[in-house]
Amino acid sequence: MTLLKNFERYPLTFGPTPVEPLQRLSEALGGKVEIWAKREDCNSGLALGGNKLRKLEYIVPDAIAAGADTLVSIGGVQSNHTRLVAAVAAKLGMGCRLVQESWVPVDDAVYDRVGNILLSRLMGADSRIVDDGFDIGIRDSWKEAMQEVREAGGVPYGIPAGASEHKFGGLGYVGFAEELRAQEAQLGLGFDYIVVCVVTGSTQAGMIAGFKADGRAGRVIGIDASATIDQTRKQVARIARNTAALIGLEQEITDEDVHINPDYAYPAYGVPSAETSAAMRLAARAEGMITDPVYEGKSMQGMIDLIEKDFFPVGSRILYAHLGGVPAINAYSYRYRKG
Ligand code: 5PA
Repeated sequence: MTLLKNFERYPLTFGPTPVEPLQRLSEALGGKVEIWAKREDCNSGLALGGNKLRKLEYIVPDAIAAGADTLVSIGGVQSNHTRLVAAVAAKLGMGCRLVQESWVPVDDAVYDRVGNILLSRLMGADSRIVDDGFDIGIRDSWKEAMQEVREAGGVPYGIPAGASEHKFGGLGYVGFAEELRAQEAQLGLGFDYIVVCVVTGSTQAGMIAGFKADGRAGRVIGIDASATIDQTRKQVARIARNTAALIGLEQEITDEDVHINPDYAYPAYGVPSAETSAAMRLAARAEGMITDPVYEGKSMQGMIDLIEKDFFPVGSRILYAHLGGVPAINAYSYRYRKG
């Protein structure tokens, strides 16, 4: 991990995540390209795992050094990020205060009782639902939650939405790039494209900084699931540049390095289209690989559509970064009641 040698890492994951071929999915799409997956969804024993743990590994040392006793974070009601902050707090023996915003216009009867929020509550987090809508930026409600912890005599440590606007938020996915290079050497093959879902931005931004080192930054194909593309693109570019500076990368991150496709986020954040659900079913039925209707279902949909449109040259080897998020599917119980 040469790019990250100057940063302390608190281990929360099992180690390098598996890279596996998705042969039946590749065949189902005509066999023009080879699809593989890197399974970030299976990266830890902490509360079912996912991409946030890779980011939090580089944030926890700062929280410990700050003398914090309570982690404070924010997301939607079905946020995967807040679930994993709750898990990390439990593991560290800290308290956890979560602001759960009403990001999604979904009215499934069990939406606020199952999946991620159920797990966060089970892990003892003080999880409070507020009415504010979707926004990937820094929120007043989060600052107020920090203040409340202080007033109660605690020492809060704030982790913004998706851990993205944190100074160390991009480091974890620089590590993903370094890890993949080592796995490629071991497997004796290389990936031409990496497909990744993007919302708050630090996953793709970290990858951009990490893959810049081998000339593949522009081969990271972000599939937007935020449906606020201008804000997301700016946030990814900013975090990629900040992260590149932090790790002392010599090359400059250019606009061509930030590739984000906005075409699959419709009809709204957290609402799957018919095509999203079709993509989820295809991955589930061809590979037994489960994706969720908020994030990975949309990046799966994007990858499938781009393959069908011949965006990727014939023979390309594509790596689908599976970032986790499966628990949220329980909050869509009515929609998927027939599979
Ligand atoms: C999330 C994010 P970024 O936010 O780093 O762009 O990652 C997008 C993403 N896949 C992709 C899954 C499963 C995710 O959970 N989730 C957020 C959350 O609150 O859970 C930050 C939005």
